[in-house]
Amino acid sequence: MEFVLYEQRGAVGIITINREKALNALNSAVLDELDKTLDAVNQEEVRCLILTGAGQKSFVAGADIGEMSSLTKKEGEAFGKKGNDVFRKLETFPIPVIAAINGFALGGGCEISMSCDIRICSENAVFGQPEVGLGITPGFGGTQRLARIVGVGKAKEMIYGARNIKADEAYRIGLVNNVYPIEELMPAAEKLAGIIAKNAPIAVRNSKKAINEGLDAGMDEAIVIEEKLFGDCFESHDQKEGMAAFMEKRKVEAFLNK
Ligand code: DAK
Repeated sequence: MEFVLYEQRGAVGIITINREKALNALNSAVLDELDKTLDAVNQEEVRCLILTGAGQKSFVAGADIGEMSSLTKKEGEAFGKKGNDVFRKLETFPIPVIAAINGFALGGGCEISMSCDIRICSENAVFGQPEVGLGITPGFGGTQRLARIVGVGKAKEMIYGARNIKADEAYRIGLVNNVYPIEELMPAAEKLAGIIAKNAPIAVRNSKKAINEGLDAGMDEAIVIEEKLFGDCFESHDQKEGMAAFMEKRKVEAFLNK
């Protein structure tokens, strides 16, 4: 692939958007390659993914403005759908995804990070939805996901004002879970991914599904979603081993994803 690198390190898969000259901006080719990369992840072996950008300046500086500038309404809609489909695939991916945000996360860059389960960033990270300054609305889910993560008031202030925020503010408003010096970002992401990867995969997967699907439902329905995913863990090898290890006061031998 030209614009997306993929590396598997044990149970952790690392996806790197690799278009450093354009600050990793998302054009159609990047979106297509991301889609293919996700389809090719070995879900038997990989238990957590990390998404990052190449270089030390930018995670993703948005959708590709050059490519978008001449789109017709119909083409704009098709481009929006391509992005939305990939972002949704990431959001509903059975395995958790950590965004390791190494610099600019603007427009589509902020949006793709919000399709991930957990965001951590480097001290030089900058977040924002600058679209209204370009004459468009956020188009890859930004109006929806930002409001859900940081609250309606903050999201509206950022989007209407096209106001960028730095890492410390992103941390303060809960957009990222932690901030690291740039050289510590990937080790921290890998450490966190390793912790997640050690836990029972079916339980982690079902927790992700329960949180995501429950958030889109009313509480009565959400509790039923949780009940079913909770029940689904039982009779699995990993549920039996996890509970047996507790009762026998020993460490879990291995979670086998079955
Ligand atoms: N697209 C294309 N190229 C970009 C880019 C982008 N978003 N961001 C940066 N680049 C390119 C620059 O053009 C430059 O290329 P060369 O001139 O060297 O060929 C190279 O990356 C380095 O950028 P700069 O020279 O500008 O670097 P600086 O350090 O001076 O500035 C910056 C860094 C991140 C502040 C600046 O590059 C910048 O403001 N970039 C644009 C950021 C931005 O506005 N991003 C949001 C894009 S809008 C939708 C679908 C999607 C979307 C909306 C609707 N539908 C169809 C429904 C999403 C929209 C967006 O994401």
